Amino acid sequence: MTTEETAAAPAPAADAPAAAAPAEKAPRAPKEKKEKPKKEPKPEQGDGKKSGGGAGGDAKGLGLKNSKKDNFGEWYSELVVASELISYYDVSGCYILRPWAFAMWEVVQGWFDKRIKQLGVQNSYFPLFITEDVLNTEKDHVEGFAPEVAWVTKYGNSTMEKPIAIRPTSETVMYPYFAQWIRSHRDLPLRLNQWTNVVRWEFKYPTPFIRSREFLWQEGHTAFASREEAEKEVLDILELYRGVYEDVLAVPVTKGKKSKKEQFAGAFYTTTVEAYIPETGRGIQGATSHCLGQNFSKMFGIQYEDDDRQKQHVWQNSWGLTTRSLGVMIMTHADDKGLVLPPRVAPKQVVIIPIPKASTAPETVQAMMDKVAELTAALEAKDVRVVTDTRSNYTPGWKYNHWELKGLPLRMELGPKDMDNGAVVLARRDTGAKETVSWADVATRVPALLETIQADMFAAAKARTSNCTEVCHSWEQFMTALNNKHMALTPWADEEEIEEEVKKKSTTPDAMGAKTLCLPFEAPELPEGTKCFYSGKPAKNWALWGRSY
Ligand code: 87F
Repeated sequence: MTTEETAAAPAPAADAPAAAAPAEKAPRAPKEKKEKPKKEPKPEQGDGKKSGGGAGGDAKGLGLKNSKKDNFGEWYSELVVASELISYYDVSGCYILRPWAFAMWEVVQGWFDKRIKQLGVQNSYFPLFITEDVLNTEKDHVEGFAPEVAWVTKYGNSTMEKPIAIRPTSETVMYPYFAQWIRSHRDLPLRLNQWTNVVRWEFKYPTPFIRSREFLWQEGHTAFASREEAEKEVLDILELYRGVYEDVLAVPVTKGKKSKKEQFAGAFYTTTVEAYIPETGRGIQGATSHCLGQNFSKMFGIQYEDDDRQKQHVWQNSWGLTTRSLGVMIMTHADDKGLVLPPRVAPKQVVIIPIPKASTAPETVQAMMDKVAELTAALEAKDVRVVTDTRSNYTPGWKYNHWELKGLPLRMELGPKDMDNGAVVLARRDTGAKETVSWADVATRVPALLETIQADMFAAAKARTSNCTEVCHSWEQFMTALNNKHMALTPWADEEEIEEEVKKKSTTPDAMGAKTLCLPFEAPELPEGTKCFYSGKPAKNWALWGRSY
């Protein structure tokens, strides 16, 4: 079994059937790696219910059985279910995004959508279905992807005269209309985005958020009169993708250009943000921003008349960010107690838990509840997302575990002693650190602490990633880095054959081969005469290599 299969999920069923070839002339589909049907562990088996009104209660049964360090794949599968992000579904590779997950996607959407609109991008919606003829307009580029295209071949009991594809991406859907809508330079730039689902019938092992057969994304498709405008946008969008990962999800990424071998075949060039999961030692593509050059405008006849009434092909870009981003965030920050959510993406940022004792006088309990309501209002006035857990049938210990599993950045405790002192206790999810804050300071301290947590989580993740990136000048150093689950930053002659050889030679019985993740935009100096780590030829640039998702 390869690491690919073991890294993030349990073993596939041995009897995984070969899927039927989706289209007539499509290349033979590879064997399907099917998930084992999952029994969802009831996340909260220790019922935590108080018996006989005692303050004891049972906080057991909430913890995860698997550990991040020892069995990452099982830990991840268990975590996404137990924290109520995901439910498994009876179509392999498809998952239900429960409200806790969808609320985070809405935060990512809100952040990105606002900023692309500021750049002048407009939202729109194009249909889900693609005729075979239109899909084939782009044949050369679709060819490699053909086995992943899903087709509708029936309606009711009748067979469709011509099967209709379900969008795996929308170039072929949108560009015929770009050709109609764009006539003169006054119609440019045309900058459209859509938030949709897409379907790609993946045969690699599925993993919630990371690789699924249906996923949510945004796809931007834009057209410009000049190369300069198009190239500027490619980088503006890439910077927003960095922002989604680093500033919202607290996940460090490396910006760079894809090698010719790894770029989108239809692109002039592809830029990317690459993240890294230390536990599996694998890089993961975060999002891509492509400069398509005039490749598609020539295929689809997208032309404008310039000032001299000459027809010119437009310059185009396309760019996409998917729900995979949430998976990367979860893998980066979560621990053996559950999710650890960066405050900016957390659907709820603070849970307030009053802790009355059995002996607490009813008036004090009432005063406690009033104080909870008052603190909630004060925090909400500062745009802090608050949840209160005043349920009387669960013990405080059970509640602590529950909200830790859900990853809330801060817990606020209010017990009888705190009532006497006019204070609350704040406990951080990321570090476990506790502090006492007076009621008067809560509305200023909490927002500040949330920002500190956000910054600390990013800094910690960044340090982990940096510690796992090794500069390598030789094959031995390169293989040592990979086998330590690290990424390798190497001087490189930038030749495709080298990538192919490296991939082959770095494949071991239990680990997949390495590939270039990107050619980083920020890299050390490359002094004249530096040699390629593999071929010994003059190095043309730095490349970041790794095993990857
Ligand atoms: C799967 C099936 C058919 C990726 C596919 O990256 C076609 C494709 O064209 C396909 N998987 N791609 C490349 C997508 C390129 C591009 N599209 C817009 C993006 C970002 C958003």
